[in-house]
Amino acid sequence: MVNLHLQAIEKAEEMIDYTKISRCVAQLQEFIALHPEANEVRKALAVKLVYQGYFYEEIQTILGVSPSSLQFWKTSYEKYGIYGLRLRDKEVQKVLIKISQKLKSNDLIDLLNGKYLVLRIPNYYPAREAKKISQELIKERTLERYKRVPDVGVQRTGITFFETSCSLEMLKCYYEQAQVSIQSLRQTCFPHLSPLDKLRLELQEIWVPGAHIENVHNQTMLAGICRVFEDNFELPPHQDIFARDILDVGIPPAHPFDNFITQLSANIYLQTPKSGGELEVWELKPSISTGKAIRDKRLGAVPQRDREYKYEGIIDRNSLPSATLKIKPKVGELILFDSGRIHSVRPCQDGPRVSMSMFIGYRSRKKPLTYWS
Ligand SMILES: O=C(O)CCC(=O)C(=O)O
Ligand SMILES: [Fe+2]
Repeated sequence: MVNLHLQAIEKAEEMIDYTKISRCVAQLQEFIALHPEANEVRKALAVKLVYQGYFYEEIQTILGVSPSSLQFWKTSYEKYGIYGLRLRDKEVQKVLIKISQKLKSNDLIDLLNGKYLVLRIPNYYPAREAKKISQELIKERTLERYKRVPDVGVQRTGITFFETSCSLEMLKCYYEQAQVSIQSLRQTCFPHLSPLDKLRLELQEIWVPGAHIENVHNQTMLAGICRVFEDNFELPPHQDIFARDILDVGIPPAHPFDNFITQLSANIYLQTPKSGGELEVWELKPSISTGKAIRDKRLGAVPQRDREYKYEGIIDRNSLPSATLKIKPKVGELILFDSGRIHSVRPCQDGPRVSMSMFIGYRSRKKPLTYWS
């Protein structure tokens, strides 16, 4: 009797769900028919396919959209209905940015799953100390432009893994200098706690399996840099993808590389310019091969010497829609975002803009987070 009753409830629930799903499918279908704007149609079509029971992998194959974008659009649709697929300005900021008082694993998981685009933690590091240490950091002797991007006015303290594809000699220098560079930044911040050390410690504490420095060649990698942005230089649209950097290096990993599900960029801002210096983030996350295809299509015919930037990973702004988010970082703020999403920094005036930065790799909830630069 009880069983029959339960079955009847389940049946009724199934029917309610079914009605809801078909209503959603019909609404999305109508939206697609009425709105020729290609990007919005793609989102609506993708969410419609989720409701129709297609696997994320299948939708990825059909529409070429990443599972994290799918998850993100679905959440946005569930929260705001059709309007969620057409978010603009203020609403975009509300849904796509999470502001938190401290670093928490739940927020990190939501960010890693693409529930929002950016996690902001204001006052992560005290502004007074931030200003003091940035005064010291801008005197660092090792500051120089990225070897692979010499035409962009962004300087960093230590050689980063991204630059090691230039030569085997660079890779050797990278590993030789990694620990010296970590300790030297710590020393420059002394007697204050280095913002990077604070972040490393907190990641270890909030992530149950722990967090440690990434290891590809059985040698300690660099974990954390300081960046100084020169005035009037944009850091043009790009993606940071560790698997691509490993391929570029040419020395295979010492053990089979367990790739990340998501790679985050973590930045702590220590000094901000009077104007400009906004961080732009697109929800677009092309795969390594799609990213290359987009660039080749645009620049394939342009000889290397005539290109605006030497680094081939730069994405032409003119081939992109306007950025989904534009954020003006505050002194002491920690900002995290998926570095596989296209992002850029607008030129600044009356800087310099000073930050500390590292990447964070996520493999699964059961595995440690790793970090490197
Ligand atoms: O400085 C920023 O706001 C972001 C720089 C960047 O490209 C990154 O951290 O991956
Ligand atoms: Fe970046």
